[in-house]
Amino acid sequence: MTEKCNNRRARASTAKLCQNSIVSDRRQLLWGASALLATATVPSGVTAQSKVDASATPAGKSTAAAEPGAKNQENFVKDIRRLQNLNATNQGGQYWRYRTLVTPIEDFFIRNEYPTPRAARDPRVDPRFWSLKIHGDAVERELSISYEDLLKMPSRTIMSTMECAGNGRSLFWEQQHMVAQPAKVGGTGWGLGGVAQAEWEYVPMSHILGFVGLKKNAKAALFWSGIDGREPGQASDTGRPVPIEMLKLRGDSVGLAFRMNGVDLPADHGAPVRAIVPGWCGAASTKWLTEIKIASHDFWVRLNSTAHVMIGPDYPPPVPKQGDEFRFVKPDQVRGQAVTWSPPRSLLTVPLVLERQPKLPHNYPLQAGEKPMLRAAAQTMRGYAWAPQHGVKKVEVRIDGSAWQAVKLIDPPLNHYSWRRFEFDWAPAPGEHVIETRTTDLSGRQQPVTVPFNEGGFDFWAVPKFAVRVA
Ligand SMILES: Nc1nc2c(c(=O)[nH]1)N[C@H]1C(S)=C(S)[C@@H](COP(=O)(O)O)O[C@H]1N2
Ligand SMILES: [Mo]
Repeated sequence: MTEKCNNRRARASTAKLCQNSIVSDRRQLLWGASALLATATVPSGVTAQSKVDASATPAGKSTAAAEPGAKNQENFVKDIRRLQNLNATNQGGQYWRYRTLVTPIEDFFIRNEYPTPRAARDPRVDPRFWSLKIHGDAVERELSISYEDLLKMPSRTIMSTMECAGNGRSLFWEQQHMVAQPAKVGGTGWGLGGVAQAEWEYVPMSHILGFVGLKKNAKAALFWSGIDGREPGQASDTGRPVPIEMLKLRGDSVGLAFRMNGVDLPADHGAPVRAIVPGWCGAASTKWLTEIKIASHDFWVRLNSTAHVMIGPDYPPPVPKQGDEFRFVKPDQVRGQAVTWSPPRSLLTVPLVLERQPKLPHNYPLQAGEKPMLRAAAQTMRGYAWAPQHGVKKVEVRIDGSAWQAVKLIDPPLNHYSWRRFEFDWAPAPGEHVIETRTTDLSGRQQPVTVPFNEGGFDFWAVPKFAVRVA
């Protein structure tokens, strides 16, 4: 029985046979009313592959330590079995399992350009040897600080989402069918797992700027790592600038983070110190930070010229000026507008149906085109809404195209950077249904029905559609 029922392709044709199998029970529990109870006991994955991995871990034993077994584990430090294996350096969050306001570190997505650098191989990320250089023609005093120095500085904590601008890219394919020229979106298919929330402890940039003394001519600040690359010790192209105006406005909330959810910043998330730019696309939050250059000119790097930029007819590229600084890119490579604030978004804790996606994640719990199953019974549906620029005002849902209905926000508005959980009760009839979710922020900005094309598929913030099958 198990053999047949574990085989997904077989299961479709032998649905009756498998109705009472462990697999289908577990799947119903996963996305149904009892999900809260189920997550405590069900192993981390639901695919055949991860079930094998999970069974290697005795019940009740912590899975925090990295163990071999998961594909691409060698490129990360933390155990990636609770994540979606998108490719060698990108691991998405399993948003359908999210329950808490603060995302546990083991469930927090990792978005890397290159494998995670480790202190054992590269002293530049060892807290004992780490140093941060702050310099440039727009500061009064250069400064070099050690990890110990940083820990002595005044710090704060902030609850904030971290979102990759590529989050939701899959929906350009699934909902807007942008799979072929002339509107072909490329990149990593995050589904909606490129967002999570942590409580970050950081030294505010206002403090740092006070220390170095900002000159009047200051224009931009480059947060630079240059560490993660192909070989330890080899200079690399990782980092991204921010306008100085933004730092002046938000100097208390932008900063140098050294702790995440109360523990030292984990290696995969930028240890020992990363920049944190709450509310902006994650690319601005440079991990493994080693340099801040504050200058009277603009900076052009990969992450604001060819990557993490909006490229398309609706987004004319900026024109670099004389005297601007280029690192690892040339002036003619400035192709689009840098992504900044994350727009209002929402998600339901149900996995998206993926059928047009070029490549399914290695361990996605659904086959291509397969719809998640819910029980035909009264249940509480859950989701998350975020609108970090201004804060969430309201969330509405619409079922099968009926009228939009406001739903209950569970969390108080901590600050505009924090997401808020919502829930609503639903007693669905058997059959197929589509649930849509929509956030409106405090400035009145509301998730639209569609968003314009951009080549890299950034900032998909249109209303997401969650198709489910109820039986
Ligand atoms: N040095 C460095 N910093 C980086 C990256 C990187 O590859 N290298 N990725 C950026 C991107 S695009 C995102 S979305 C966030 C992701 O942070 P996380 O991996 O902690 O979730 O880190 C940013 N900082
Ligand atoms: Mo990103």
